[in-house]
Amino acid sequence: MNRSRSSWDKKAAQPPVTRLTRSSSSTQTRQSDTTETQESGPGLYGKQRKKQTDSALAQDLSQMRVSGQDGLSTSKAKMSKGSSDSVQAAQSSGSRSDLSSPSEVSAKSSSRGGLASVARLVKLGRCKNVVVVAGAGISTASGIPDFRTPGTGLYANVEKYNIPYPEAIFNIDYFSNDPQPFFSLAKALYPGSHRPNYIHYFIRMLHHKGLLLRMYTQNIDGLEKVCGIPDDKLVEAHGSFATASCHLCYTTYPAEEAKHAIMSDNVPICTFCAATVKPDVVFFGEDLPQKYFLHTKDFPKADLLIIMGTSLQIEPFASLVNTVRSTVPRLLLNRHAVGPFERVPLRRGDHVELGDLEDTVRRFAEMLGWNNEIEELMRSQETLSLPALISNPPPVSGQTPCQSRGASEPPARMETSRSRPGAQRGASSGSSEETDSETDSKSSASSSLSN
Ligand code: CNA
Repeated sequence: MNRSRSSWDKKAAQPPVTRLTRSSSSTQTRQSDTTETQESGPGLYGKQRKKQTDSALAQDLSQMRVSGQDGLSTSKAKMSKGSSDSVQAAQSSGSRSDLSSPSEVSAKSSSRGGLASVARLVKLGRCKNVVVVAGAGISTASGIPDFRTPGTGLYANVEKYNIPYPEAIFNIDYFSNDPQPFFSLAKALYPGSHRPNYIHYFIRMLHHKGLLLRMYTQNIDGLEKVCGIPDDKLVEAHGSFATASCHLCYTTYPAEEAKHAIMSDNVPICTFCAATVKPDVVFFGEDLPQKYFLHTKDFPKADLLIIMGTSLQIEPFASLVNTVRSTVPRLLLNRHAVGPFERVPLRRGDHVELGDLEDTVRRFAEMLGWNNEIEELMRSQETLSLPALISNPPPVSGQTPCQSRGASEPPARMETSRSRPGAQRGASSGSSEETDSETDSKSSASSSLSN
């Protein structure tokens, strides 16, 4: 059955509807609360201070930047306000890429030692529960534009979508009124035409080494799965194209049929309420998938947080980075300092490596002695997966939109700090129904290598 209808008759045929409002975020807690309550444990650096067991660690400690304001600035209001202020200041200066900002200078000056310090910690076996937080910047090397890079980012090229402001393309109310701008973009973003790059395989190698606790990605390109990061190690916080459902009543819809309709310039229509179907990519104002709530278990457990290729502008995702224990090292790999890494001085244990992400990750891998293995992994995976991908699309999480939007947990809704400057910054807390797979055994990694 052809469930779609031509884009040209869509507006006339769609019945007037009452919009469903997804549940509010009244139960949300500020991430800074979580951080504060989790500071009591000794943490990685706490242990180091006590033991001082080797000169490498002593050197690490000498490179750590200790902010005298750390304790003072942990008041909930200040942490939240300070962070959004710096974001807004950067925005009002016209570009987030202003390299002359003080934080940028500070971050640059501390960057080289930072990467080496973290590599040393990993080699010493101090980081066994690594959480990776990623954004569109990890996929630009695969040829997929990010949102905000001036010139090449999608937001700089939205004229062709005929929308009043860039974020409209991912605004659910705008989509409800006119899905065409998003569908035009979706045609370019649909997984299939892009390949994972070195950065994706570096993260896959973290898993292979048994070090990856979880990867939280905002990306919707599916490249994490294509490179072989297993489903239980991955949280696609902003959804994906792997499933589709009605944007109003959430009735599921076959993803392949939705794709076919969109690629053919038709509009997939819900068989239940006749509203427009969309891929389960999370729009502003929509709830994040249930799996996102794994963060409440993962972040307190993390012993290293790596943040890659994101401007940390979209909430509640952006605030996740504040929920590791304050003693846990955080490493930002990005072209520009973002979020809490704009702060001067950096929080103790924070490290920033600025520059092209692929170059940085290659250097990181070389410091770790992983480069050859990653190259080999890339070769083997690409050889294995290309023919398989053609006949067999990458596996999907198995989460249906109904499951992912279950009513049992408080939802988190996606917002930009930019579009909602006064909005509460912070992720919802809640428990997860997902199995918490803690270990990344080498055997499971090896078997996934041969998939
Ligand atoms: P963003 O706001 O565009 O930020 C990307 C960040 O990565 C910026 O700080 C860039 O400076 C940085 N960056 C980009 N390329 C490189 C590079 N080669 N080396 C170093 N740094 C680089 O995107 P975010 O991920 O922060 O925003 C989240 C949005 C983007 C999510 O909702 C996604 O769905 C959405 N998005 C995803 C994709 C994708 O799936 N590949 C593409 C475009 C947008």
